[in-house]
Amino acid sequence: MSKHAKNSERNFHPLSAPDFLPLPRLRDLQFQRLKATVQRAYDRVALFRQRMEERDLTPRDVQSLDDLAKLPFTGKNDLRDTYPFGLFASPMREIVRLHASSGTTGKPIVVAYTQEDVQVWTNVMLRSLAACGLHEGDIIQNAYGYGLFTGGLGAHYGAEALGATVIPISGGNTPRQLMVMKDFGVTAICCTPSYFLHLIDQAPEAGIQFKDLPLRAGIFGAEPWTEAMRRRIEADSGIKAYDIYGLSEIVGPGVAMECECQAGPHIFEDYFYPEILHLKTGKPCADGEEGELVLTTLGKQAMPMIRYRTRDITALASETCECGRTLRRIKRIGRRADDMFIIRGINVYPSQVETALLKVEGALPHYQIVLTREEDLDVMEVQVEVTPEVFNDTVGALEALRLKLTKSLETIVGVRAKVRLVQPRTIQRSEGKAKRVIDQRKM
Ligand code: DLL
Repeated sequence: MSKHAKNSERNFHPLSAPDFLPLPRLRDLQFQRLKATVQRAYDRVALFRQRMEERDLTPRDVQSLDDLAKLPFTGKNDLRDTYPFGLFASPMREIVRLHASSGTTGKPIVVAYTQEDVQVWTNVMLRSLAACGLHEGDIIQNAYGYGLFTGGLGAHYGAEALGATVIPISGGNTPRQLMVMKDFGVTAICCTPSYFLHLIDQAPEAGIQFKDLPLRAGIFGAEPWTEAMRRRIEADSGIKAYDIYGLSEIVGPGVAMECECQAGPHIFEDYFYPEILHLKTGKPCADGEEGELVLTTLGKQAMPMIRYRTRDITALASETCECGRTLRRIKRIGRRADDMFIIRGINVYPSQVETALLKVEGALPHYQIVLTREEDLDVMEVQVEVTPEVFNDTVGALEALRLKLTKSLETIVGVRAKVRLVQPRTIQRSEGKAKRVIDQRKM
């Protein structure tokens, strides 16, 4: 069988059955779980009860899935304001795990799991890995960070439950990652897309040709990335790159995952109920229309989340996927409402910059955006690495490339940026989430 044999040529994992539930059964299951979740939060989480009372609502007002729209939202600030354990719905003796996500404003956000929550998480991660064609016998290098970050342990439990062999290497130590990948016959890797690019970059030095390795799949997430980036990764490494989405507040990785059709992540809707709300009006978006993803957990015990505002911008796709899953898909999350920066009045997202850069041959997918202010005017400088061939080319050729990039940015982003071409490997690499924007205007 080729290294990219289709899942359909194998049996699906039995635990993936909920991916294919007929819609009426799925909706009924969601409704039953929603009622139980709302009741649990109402009985056990003071903040939620208070917000329900302010609206004259009780759990009995949830008579259908549509009634979800009446319920109050939860936001990141609620987690901060009740730090560390204020939103827990289980006593500590029932909580078997805590994780935390580092916020930009000091204190982290703490999330909790009961034994049952860990099982649900394991289940959705197993289904995530199965969805992209992994199975027993696969050797999975898990380069997501182990620790308070949910990536490492989340993927770990799912991979083990699948029956695959998991290598808990965690992030960092690139030479060792490459050695293990080759020597252990790794068939799939879990890490951020930016870190995988770094591995591709470093492979020649380690005497490794990705295309000669049995590696066939990458489970990439935890940060925004673009279709252009996917194409680069696949072309440069010969693997298939799949998008996995999740956030600590909801569970960690495994909220949504792409199947082999690579047509956007399927949400594991039997446990996470999605709404997409218009960014300005807050009204529900039509299918395909972009807005903020709002998620409700269906079944979380330790920390039920009702209508959590993710700040992630996406659209829902309800049409059936070729894989046969009835789970709706989200469009790749290219941007977060709070990643946006404004430059001379124009809203810009880093993913637009990425798309513009990768359209131009000679530019590498390593870039950083530096924002400064000169004489009261915002200046956006885009530093981008170029291939060694280009870098050693004539001054004229470099200048031509710089102009092409400037033009591409102007067309796609709508801003005239200063483009600075830099040598390969000069932009700082991250072992986890890449830092794309350095805003020096606030200092
Ligand atoms: O990043 C969980 C995770 C680990 C997901 C490993 C996937 C793989 P947090 O650290 O809480 O959790 O960050 C969550 O990261 O709200 C998104 O803004 C962003 N994010 C996560 N996955 C994707 C993705 C983990 N596939 C925040 N595409 C989320 C775009 C993503 N953004």
